[in-house]
Amino acid sequence: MTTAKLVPLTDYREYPVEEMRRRAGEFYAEMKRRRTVRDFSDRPVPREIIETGIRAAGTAPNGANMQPWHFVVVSDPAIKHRIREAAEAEEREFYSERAPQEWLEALAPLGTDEHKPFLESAPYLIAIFVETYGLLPDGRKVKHYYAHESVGIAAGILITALHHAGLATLTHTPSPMNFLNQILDRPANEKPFLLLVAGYPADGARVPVIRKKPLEEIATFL
Ligand code: IYR
Repeated sequence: MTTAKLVPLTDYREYPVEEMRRRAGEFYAEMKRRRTVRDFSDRPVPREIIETGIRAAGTAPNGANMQPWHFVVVSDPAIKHRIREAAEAEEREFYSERAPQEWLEALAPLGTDEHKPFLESAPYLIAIFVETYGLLPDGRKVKHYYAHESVGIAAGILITALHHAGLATLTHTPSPMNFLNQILDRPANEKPFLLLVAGYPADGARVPVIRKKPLEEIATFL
């Protein structure tokens, strides 16, 4: 017996094919302009833009609609400072000891190193957590399905939403990043997934020369 409660799909919109083509092309052109930025301005950004972006992320398709994500938005300079200290400590070890040569060579074209000033200069750090399981008010655990896939999709929507609004982002993954649980006081069922840095690019910000694979390389049509 099904307990599903179904209602008519009313919000879906179909477009004439020509309009569909135009919309698809315009969206691609908009996304093609997105670059990961590492030089951030400290110019303030209205919190509402971040809130609306997170609302958009929260619409992501996800396993059994458990919505296994939590977003912690950090603008407090003291907390940003603690995150920077902890992240740079991990990064120092990564770049000087932990990272295999092959990994360092793969990163060389990006020009990254252990210094992460953007963790203090950017107006917002959005720590994205994956809830590996849920918790009922009485403490019982609720199983989550495809939690990492779900949070990955939500993170992609958040990046897209902030880009669309006119902000730059950086997907930062200090590894390991368990320190985020302590600093941000998150429970054990939440694991740090990604630290998304958001704000305006600094004046004169530069980005590495990279190439995106063309369609033929990334897709197969059968
Ligand atoms: N977490 C390190 C290293 C790093 C790893 C990957 I994979 C990148 O695409 C970029 C950086 C850092 O943030 O520097």
